[in-house]
Amino acid sequence: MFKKLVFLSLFLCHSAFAELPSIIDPVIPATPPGAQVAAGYLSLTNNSDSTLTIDGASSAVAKKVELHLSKVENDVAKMIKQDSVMVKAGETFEFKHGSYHLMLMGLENALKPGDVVDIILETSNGDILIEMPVKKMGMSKMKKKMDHKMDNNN
Ligand SMILES: [Cu+2]
Repeated sequence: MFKKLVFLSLFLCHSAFAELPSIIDPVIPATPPGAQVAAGYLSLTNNSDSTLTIDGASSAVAKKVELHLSKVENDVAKMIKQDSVMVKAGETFEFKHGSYHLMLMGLENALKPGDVVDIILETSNGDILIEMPVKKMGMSKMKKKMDHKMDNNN
């Protein structure tokens, strides 16, 4: 198994002198073949002294990328599309499982571990390109163990 260094690159298109937000731990869980959607998770720290809004996102691998919020209402899990999210000055905003996330919809192909997906975040401070590594993330540790066992039996 080979390991690849993943470089995170940030490009700010409009304003070269503004404080760049920090992108922490971007990841897309790998999708099974035939899947039409994938989720994307990351943390973003707003290093500037004004509020940053994320107004949308896009990627070449999906027909569209939406900002979603997962919520449980009356025991029913829902995902609600957000027009934008706000990150106050100095604060860190988390896109994470069960909460806010990026939703890639209309995938061209399955996203496999080792792939790197370019996502463009449209923000009030310009477009930010994020390279998001695709990683295998089991539904639970038990599932991971089972997969592992099956590998060993081969
Ligand atoms: Cu979603």
